[in-house]
Amino acid sequence: MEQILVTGALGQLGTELVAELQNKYGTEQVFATDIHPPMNKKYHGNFEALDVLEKKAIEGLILRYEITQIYHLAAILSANAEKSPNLAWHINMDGLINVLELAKEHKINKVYWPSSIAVFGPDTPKTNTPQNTVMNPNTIYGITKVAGEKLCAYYNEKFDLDIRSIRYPGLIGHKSFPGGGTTDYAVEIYHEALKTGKFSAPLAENEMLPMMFMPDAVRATLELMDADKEKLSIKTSYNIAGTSFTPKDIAKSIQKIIPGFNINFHPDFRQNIAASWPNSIDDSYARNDWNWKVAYNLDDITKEMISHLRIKRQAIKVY
Ligand code: NAD
Ligand code: AKB
Repeated sequence: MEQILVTGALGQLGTELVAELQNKYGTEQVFATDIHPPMNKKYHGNFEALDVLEKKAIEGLILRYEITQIYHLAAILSANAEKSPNLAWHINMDGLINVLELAKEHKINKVYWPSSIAVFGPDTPKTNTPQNTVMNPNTIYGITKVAGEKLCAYYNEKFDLDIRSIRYPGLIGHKSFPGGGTTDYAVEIYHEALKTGKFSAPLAENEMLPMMFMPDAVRATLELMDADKEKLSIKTSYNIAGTSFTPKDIAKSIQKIIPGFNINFHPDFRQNIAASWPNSIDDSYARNDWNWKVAYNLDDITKEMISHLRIKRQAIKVY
């Protein structure tokens, strides 16, 4: 029976991934952790406070719960990382090294660690960015992701540790809030569309970025973790493509449902980060190796986001 440890479990991805892991393996088999306790005191399932910089504390949980798989999600995302580069390096790199060392020492069956489109930089081909290409990221977050990918491949090759990874695009979901990334605007815009009917975008109107709906991202993660190890030709991290759009495109998609919605553009420091990232992603390795296939396009995401957020707002009587 698998016993699963998740770090950074209260974040945007962890909130949704933990629920699916509980469905798949059983609530009691999943041990969610984060540096701070949950806001909701009635957290569904096992939860422990855990700082990923505390190697002994991670080891204590691995031993106590006989952990067989680790999903290491704790990280500082791109926009926050630019504000505190030393902290981002420390958490993103030392946290990962702690997990990899412990996984090696305790013979953990499988480790999952997310990478990002942030591994790419201004020298990377922007359209249909290939799996293997020039990277040279110019953000501290991207630098930690490239170094993390290389470290994962090293542990995989040298110590036969089974580590799997995806370079997620910007993730969009209605069950959790984003935690300080450049692509956060693509979640915030839906909340503001319903709350105020308008939005001020921190990116330029034509800045196209790769994005993905959270159910696709969670499904991709579980599919990769279930894939036959022999078929996985990528030891760093897999490109996966969802859909690509600009702030202007997402506004138009929202206007199909909320015609009076208004957007204006006030690019800030996040525009420079976005401009260094790809416009679209070639995910042929993921499609060939483990049959990855995206399900949601931009209009599908918009319909889902608006209908679920409306239900949520009605439930708390904000209308
Ligand atoms: P998030 O910021 O929402 O969540 C990260 C969590 O890590 C937070 O709950 C935070 O409290 C926790 N954390 C921070 N420092 C910690 C520490 N020292 N010890 C333990 N926990 C700590 O981020 P997310 O969006 O959920 O991202 C999860 C992973 O997916 C990250 O590795 C991120 O780089 C990657 N990713 C996310 C996206 C996205 O769009 N959300 C895209 C690409 C990659
Ligand atoms: C961010 O914007 O930092 C993340 C990411 C694409 O890694 N959403």
